[in-house]
Amino acid sequence: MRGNARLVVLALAAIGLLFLRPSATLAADPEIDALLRAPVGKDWITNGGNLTNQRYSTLKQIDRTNVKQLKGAWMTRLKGSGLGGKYSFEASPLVKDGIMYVVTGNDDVFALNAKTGEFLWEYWSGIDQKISTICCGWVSRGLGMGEGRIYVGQLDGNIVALDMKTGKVAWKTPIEKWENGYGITSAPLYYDGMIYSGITGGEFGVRGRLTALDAKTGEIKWRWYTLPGPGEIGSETWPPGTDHSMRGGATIWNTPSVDPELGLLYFAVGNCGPDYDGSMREGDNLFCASIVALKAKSGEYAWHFQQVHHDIWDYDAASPVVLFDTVINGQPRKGLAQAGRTGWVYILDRTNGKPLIGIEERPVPQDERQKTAKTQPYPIGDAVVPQCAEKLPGYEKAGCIFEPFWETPVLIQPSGIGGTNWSPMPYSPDTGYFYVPGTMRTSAFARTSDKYTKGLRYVGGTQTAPIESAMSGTFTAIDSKTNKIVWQHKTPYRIGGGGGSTVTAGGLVFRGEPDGNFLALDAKTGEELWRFQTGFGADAPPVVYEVDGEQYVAIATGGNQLQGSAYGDAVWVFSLKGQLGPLWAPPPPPKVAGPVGPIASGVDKINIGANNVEYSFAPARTRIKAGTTVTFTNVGDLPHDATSLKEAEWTSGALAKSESKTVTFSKPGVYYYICTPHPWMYGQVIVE
Ligand SMILES: [Cu+2]
Repeated sequence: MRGNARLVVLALAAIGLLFLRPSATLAADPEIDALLRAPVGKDWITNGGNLTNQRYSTLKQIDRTNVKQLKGAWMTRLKGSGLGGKYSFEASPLVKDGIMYVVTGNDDVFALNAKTGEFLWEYWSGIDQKISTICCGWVSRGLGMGEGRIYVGQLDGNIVALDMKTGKVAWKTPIEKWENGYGITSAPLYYDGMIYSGITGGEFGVRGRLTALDAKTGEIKWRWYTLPGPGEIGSETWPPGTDHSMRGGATIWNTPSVDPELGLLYFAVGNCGPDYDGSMREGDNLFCASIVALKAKSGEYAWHFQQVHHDIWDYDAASPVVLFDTVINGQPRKGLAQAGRTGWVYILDRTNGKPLIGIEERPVPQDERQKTAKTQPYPIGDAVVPQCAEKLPGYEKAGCIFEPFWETPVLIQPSGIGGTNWSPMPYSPDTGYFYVPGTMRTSAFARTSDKYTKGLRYVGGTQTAPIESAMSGTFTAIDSKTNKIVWQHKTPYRIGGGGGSTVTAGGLVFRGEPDGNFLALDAKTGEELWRFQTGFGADAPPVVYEVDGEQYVAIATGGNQLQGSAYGDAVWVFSLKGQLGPLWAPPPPPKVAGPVGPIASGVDKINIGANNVEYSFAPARTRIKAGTTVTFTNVGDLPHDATSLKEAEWTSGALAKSESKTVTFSKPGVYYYICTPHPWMYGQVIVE
């Protein structure tokens, strides 16, 4: 009788599964739908591997015992697309049925034979090279796939659908004009007949949003604004009777994740605008620096969790949201995790947005002028980077996370590019660990007043890494049950902004380094098992796939503009049968902030954006005699300036393309300068 009862239960369970099935068979693309919901196997069909964004592959032909034999199966250069100092190459290639699809920093898309690297088709985006509203390097983080099409979000604000077989444009939908401050850098998500895309422009006074489009036609189905209009949810966290929320940033940098059972879509929302000036936007400023859940079909609000209230530190939530299932106190729980720029991993219950392990609201230092929030959320567990800055000469004050500042620069760590920025955080269900890339960098934060002008930068201050200050990184395994560090590697370079990684059932974490090395680590212990020099900055997140029974690991190597790694246009693919050896090491990225290169003697003409290196001064360092007049000329594509680092004693003023300005240096001294819109560009004039 008991046995029979059990059979009945099993039969009912099977019927239950059958009831679930029709939703899958009714899906707009049943094959892609099944792959999106399943553990990642031979194909890699969406940016994060599947709907969870876990970047966990079940393939295990390559494992801890044989990874040492891994060699290059092929390496293909993408015809100079996205090659140069203004670009980053951060895309995860997609792979299906032996064909690889990859997008470069110029939004050009290539289809390659995934076994040989041979070109099958090319899509050249033809985007306007004058786009001036890109905050942080020309980049695309990847593609979407479904219904026989490949989807790309472009820096010019368009979403384009390409025929998977030919690369021909099927439709093109403008989401916003780049001239108004907008752009798209995230990989679109295809799910059940819809395309979901974020938008950038947090440094240009935009109104962030998630846009859902019909995958077949490109028609916009709905928009969900990350900044509330009057009377909408969250509007009470902005000053009443003002329209500051209409230009408050809160953009979306990365691909959402989906729980099909709950019907919820999750994404991370970026910093508040103007970035460093909170004086006019009293309140928590929802939904800046938050995780948001929406009903995937309708776009209706479900829940939110704000990581940083009233953000004035550029503390985006920028890394993709990861879904995972766990057991806590014997109870199965549906988890969600996101690595923030604060250096913490935020672990939530994805059914309701409540902390799963614990997050405490604690009082923080106050500055009335900045209208700072009284408390901030502190996750229980460990941060992956230090959260206090060390004192440096020339600065009055060094503070910890959430230290306020006004017009006198204050050193704070993590800085805006610190902690985990755009880099994804893989999760392995085998180890239960998150693999968290981090950046260690201190910034001097200062507020300035700024006026909003449509399409121009609107940040209300600055954060520059002091000259000679150290920059490095961490790579950390965090236990998903405790949010505590299991093991941690110090990395020689910053990796929170582009350092990509992926984990496999073979017990391996694959990750690239900005100095060109591609590594395999033991996922359990962190031990380094393999290392290969690719010859180009290896900053993109790798992917794992299988063709004709052979497992491959692929990484786009083309450098990362913000990490200062060597640029390129290559895709490297590795396998156990591979024959290709390593290349020469490219020039490594800097480990301290400041101008790099030899000191030119007597050079009084400085070009900005020369030699295809958009964000640079050439020469970056020069020695001249007192009384010399130096000419700064912008030979790049974007507007730049040269402005004294110290108290803005002198400036060239904004220089449009091919414009020149002169500055005369009458007094001996050492003068450092930066470009104000791109404060990671450094120059030095030594006057004798
Ligand atoms: Cu610049």
